[in-house]
Amino acid sequence: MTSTLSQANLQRDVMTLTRHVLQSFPSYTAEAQDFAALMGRISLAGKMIARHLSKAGLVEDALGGTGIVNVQGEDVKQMDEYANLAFIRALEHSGLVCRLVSEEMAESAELPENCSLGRFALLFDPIDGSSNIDADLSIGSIFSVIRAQGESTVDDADLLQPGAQQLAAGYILYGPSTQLVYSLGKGVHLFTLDPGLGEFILTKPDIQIPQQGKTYSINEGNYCQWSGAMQSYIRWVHRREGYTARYSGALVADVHRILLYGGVYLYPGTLAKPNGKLRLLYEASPLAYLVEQAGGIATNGTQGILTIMPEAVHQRVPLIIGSPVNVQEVLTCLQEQAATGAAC
Ligand code: FDP
Repeated sequence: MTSTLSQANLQRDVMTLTRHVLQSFPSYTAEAQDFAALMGRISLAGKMIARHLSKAGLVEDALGGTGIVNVQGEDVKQMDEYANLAFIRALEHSGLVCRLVSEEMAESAELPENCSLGRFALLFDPIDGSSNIDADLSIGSIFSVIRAQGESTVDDADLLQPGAQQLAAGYILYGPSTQLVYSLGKGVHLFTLDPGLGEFILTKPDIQIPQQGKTYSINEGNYCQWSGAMQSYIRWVHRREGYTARYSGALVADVHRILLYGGVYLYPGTLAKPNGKLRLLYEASPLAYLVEQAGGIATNGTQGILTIMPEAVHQRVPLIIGSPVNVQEVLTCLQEQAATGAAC
């Protein structure tokens, strides 16, 4: 007789990503099938990237740089290039996505065969946390799905939509296991890749971010480059008991920790780069969508990330994201300093 534990495992193993997406719609509509197919393609890219990463060091083209500098002025790693292509190849004949915007491409890529009106556009960061790759540390891919509204596929104006208009968002975390976190605006759900099955299996449904946590996550090496208000917030954190610093150098990994344990992640502007480092459309916005779905807050310090009207596809934005109590502490400190000039 099959044990109760085996039965529970069998039950768990059939809750695949595709089934979960289909079940989140009231019936088996064309929209439900489109989203299930789209998530299937995105997860395929994730599996290809995870497989390639698992052989890093053994194959020639996983570690090290390409010698190319991308549109962001950053060195392109071999894995950046591989992952970017993995997304393109996984999506190009899907019939679902007609535009692709990525950190690695100066211009959006058009997939004309898919471009009937109302098709999706995918905005993505193929490898987030590139500096971690060669040290075999956690990295991620981030994605955002919007509806391409215009008929023109030449200009990107119709892709400049506030994050609140995202249809879906998520990330894939390549850590000790490969995990995919996504939302279609109906809660935030975590799947773990079962390498034997080759499927992402639901392991944490309906994630709620803790109201508050003890982690603050920021690159303190930039301290002297921040505004006085941001410096005063960090000094306030240092004086408080209970806060602990965690910073991995990969946004996905740091925000994932905060989504599960609570706390706050910050990448503020600096004197030289007032808009910080992170990109609005394919880093801050999708993560803001997930964190807010889970009950958290994401802001640039003065405005909610999801309400910002983008002006360019590669624009950067300061990011403060996490548990409501922790983010509110940052905002209170920034506001007090702005109003009175006094440190918090
Ligand atoms: P990276 O450039 O290595 O891809 O996306 C930007 C990002 O990584 C984030 O993942 C990461 O949190 C941040 O930059 C790290 O930047 P710093 O080295 O300036 O802290």
